[in-house]
Amino acid sequence: KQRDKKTDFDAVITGAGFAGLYMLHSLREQGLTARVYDTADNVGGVWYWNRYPGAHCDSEAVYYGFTFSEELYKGWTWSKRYAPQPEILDYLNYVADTLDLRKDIKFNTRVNTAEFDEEKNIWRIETSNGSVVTAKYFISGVGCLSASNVPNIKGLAEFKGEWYHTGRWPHTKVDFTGKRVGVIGTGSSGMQLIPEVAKTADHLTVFQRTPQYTTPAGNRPLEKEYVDELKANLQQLRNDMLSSPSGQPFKRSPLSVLDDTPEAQNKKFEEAWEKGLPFFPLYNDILTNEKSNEIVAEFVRKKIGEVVKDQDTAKKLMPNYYFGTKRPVRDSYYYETFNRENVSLVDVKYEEPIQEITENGVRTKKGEYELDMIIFATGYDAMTGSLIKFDLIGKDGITLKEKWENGASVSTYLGIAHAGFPNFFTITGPESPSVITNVPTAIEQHVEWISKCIQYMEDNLIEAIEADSEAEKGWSAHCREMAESTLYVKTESWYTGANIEGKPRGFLIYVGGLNNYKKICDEVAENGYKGFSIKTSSHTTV
Ligand code: NA7
Repeated sequence: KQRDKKTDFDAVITGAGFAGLYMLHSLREQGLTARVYDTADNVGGVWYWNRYPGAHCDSEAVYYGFTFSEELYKGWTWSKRYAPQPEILDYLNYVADTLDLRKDIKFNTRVNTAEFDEEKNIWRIETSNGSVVTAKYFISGVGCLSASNVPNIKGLAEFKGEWYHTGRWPHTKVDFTGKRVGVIGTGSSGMQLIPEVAKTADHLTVFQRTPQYTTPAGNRPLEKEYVDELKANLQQLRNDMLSSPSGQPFKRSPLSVLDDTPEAQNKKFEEAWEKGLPFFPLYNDILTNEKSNEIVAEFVRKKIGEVVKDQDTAKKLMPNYYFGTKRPVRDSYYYETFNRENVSLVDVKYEEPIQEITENGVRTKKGEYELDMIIFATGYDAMTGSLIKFDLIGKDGITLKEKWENGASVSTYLGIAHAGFPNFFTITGPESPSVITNVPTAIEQHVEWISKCIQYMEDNLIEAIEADSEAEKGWSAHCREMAESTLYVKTESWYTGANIEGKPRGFLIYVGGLNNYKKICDEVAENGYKGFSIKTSSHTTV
């Protein structure tokens, strides 16, 4: 059985990062045609844009890649435990070349509009180069952190110096030598960038709104025997990753922090700090029990007090919210950087809020800081930003932006599908585990689920599949309920939308773990795509 093809492609995919590349490969392996669009002039997604000095991935490199292909996994060797951005970009180029993906990718092209044609059950996609193409499936691989946020601070246009955002870093070298540099923002990007800028800048002023918890990354070269062993046991590694809550093969202790004596707790924390190990697997309740969380938080605060010599600066660097409820950072000599003569810290939350940017620098409540360069490490309009910034038009002419009331009432089915938007899928969309797991693993699970769903449609001559509103409501309620059982919701962060001025608050991530999420998605598929309406050429079934 084969359907009559009435579109230019079977699928159109946005984004040529991890998600878009694997989706393209997967559909091609099924004998389908696909076209990927990306605004960049090469593959890489976030790793194409985030070229700021010090940019690293905070998942271990041996887990931060594709595991679906023995050839790909075995043909690549990471140099370090945490990979720097240029190496990850090389890896994605290696993937594109090995799988011969470039011929189906159109670079330097933005999707301006994607509109669903209800009569024909196809998507019509209009791009920035003026072309219009049609496809049966429209798939978003744009990622959760691609709409960069330059805060709306009065006066930026007047500034005479250079300014940059970490997520749109220039491709030419930016030289800090002899310059007075200001960095606004101390999330993962700021904390990676700051030690690098400090090495050559004449002076670095860090404008901090909220201090962040970070633990040492302990980055180091990888041992060959260890890597060879992982390569030899790839299937085991893949299974362990996909069946773990975090997408990484860590075994979480069954103990509560409170089960251990203070001496035993301290011993474990010290070891993790020294060796650069993640803290979450040490206990099972760091993100759910306030008392347990405070014990970890206090350990990190004590460390800051020990590392940073000036106690006034140390105090400003100590966070006072729940540990890990903003995305945890792994750093290389972040706190140590504040012991340098040429680095100073300005607290813009409590002590001296930023009032404006002037032609010479940044003016806070206490006065003007003269600068030659301002770097915004101010993050992203996360989760929803990149999905609602173009015209994605579903049934009855309603856009996704309208459906989500500009972000106020985001609702999805499994984070993958959307009522009112048949044959449209999101890879690592809102309400999926996405960014609180190891992202490539989350992407593999999504791509494989979507591919299977498409295969089911092709095999059964299904024209359209669409999430039901009721199923969607149920999923969103489940996501909220899960989030509310954790400490995540008690902290203002980009997880909740609090980092963007005027953005409605919500919690747009499934926190129940990738393993449980995968089980739910698989059950939906095994039960004939429960929660979806299916339309064959002659009739509709629910
Ligand atoms: P983040 O984690 O969102 O960090 C942005 C930082 O910028 C954070 O410290 C913000 O403070 C600060 N910020 C944002 N807007 C302002 C304004 N208007 N004034 C002062 N400071 C501001 O983004 P990153 O790029 O560091 O990391 C994003 C993710 O990429 C990361 O979690 C990893 O998953 C990879 P706030 O905390 O909101 O008070």
